[in-house]
Amino acid sequence: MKDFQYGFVPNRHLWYFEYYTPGNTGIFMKINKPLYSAQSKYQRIDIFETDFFGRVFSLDGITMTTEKDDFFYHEMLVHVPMFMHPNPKKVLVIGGGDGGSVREVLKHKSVEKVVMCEIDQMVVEAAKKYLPVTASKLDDPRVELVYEDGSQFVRNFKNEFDVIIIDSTDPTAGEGGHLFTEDFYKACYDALTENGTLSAESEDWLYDGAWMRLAYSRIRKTFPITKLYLGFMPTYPSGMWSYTFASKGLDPLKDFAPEKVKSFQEELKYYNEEIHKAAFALPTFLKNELEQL
Ligand code: AAT
Repeated sequence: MKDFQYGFVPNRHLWYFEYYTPGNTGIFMKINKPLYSAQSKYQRIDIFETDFFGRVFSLDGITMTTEKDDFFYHEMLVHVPMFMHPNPKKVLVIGGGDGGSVREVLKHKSVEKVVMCEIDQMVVEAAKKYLPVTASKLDDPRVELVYEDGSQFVRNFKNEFDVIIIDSTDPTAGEGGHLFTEDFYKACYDALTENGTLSAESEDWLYDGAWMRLAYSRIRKTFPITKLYLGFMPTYPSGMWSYTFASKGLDPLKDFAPEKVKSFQEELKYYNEEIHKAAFALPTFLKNELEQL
């Protein structure tokens, strides 16, 4: 892959444009080479190569992963609930077809089994072929792949998973809306074990604030502990991404054990014990907004 090229002629290239929710703003990238495009039963899937972001994976024109910053998102989504659980053995990832969340979950040695329930088998197959960095652990023997609507699948379990990670698309895209309902969050609560922890990607404040507030307030109706946290995510709308942590009792600050993170053997590039604590500090406008919900 060549470095970012200056001096290219803009109109002699393919371009990718993602339109953010209001429809009049967004992000664009020069496509070096399209690698895969298909229409599945659920959504349009594109994977292409860029100079700046490496390989990019998009669903219905919305960026899901780029090789450059996939670790920002996947580390924040996964390690917060994983480090909060005293001994996570069985984990459920809902969505996450590119494999980034599974890769992060498997960095925890206590994990015996990860079930990934992704609705679209074509996403997983394309990721295995064209996104080797992100999908690197999808063939691990501890991984079980299920191709179903996660909002239905989770209803088959009671007291089964130590951690649930909701790595879903935006509620307005494809089948993502099922993963933002109150019923679904209740089913997740029931499927979790006694010390269960959960995280959900909960969109951004700037463009998709309505969905962020909805996800947070619905999760809060179900779980005794619910806290929103933030992370940078350069290629998602606004770059300021929100996640929601929930648990049956463990508090992400009071019960946090930083030494567990300090002595972690696997490589982490974004998440660390300081980021864990800092991520729960919210700007005043956001704190006020959540208090009023
Ligand atoms: N880790 C990559 C980031 C994603 S991908 C979300 C995945 O959720 C997609 O592969 C999609 O097919 C899957 N999905 C959507 N609806 C369901 C469902 N009902 N059940 C199971 N899987 C589902 C998310 C990026 C967030 C984008 C930010 N703008």
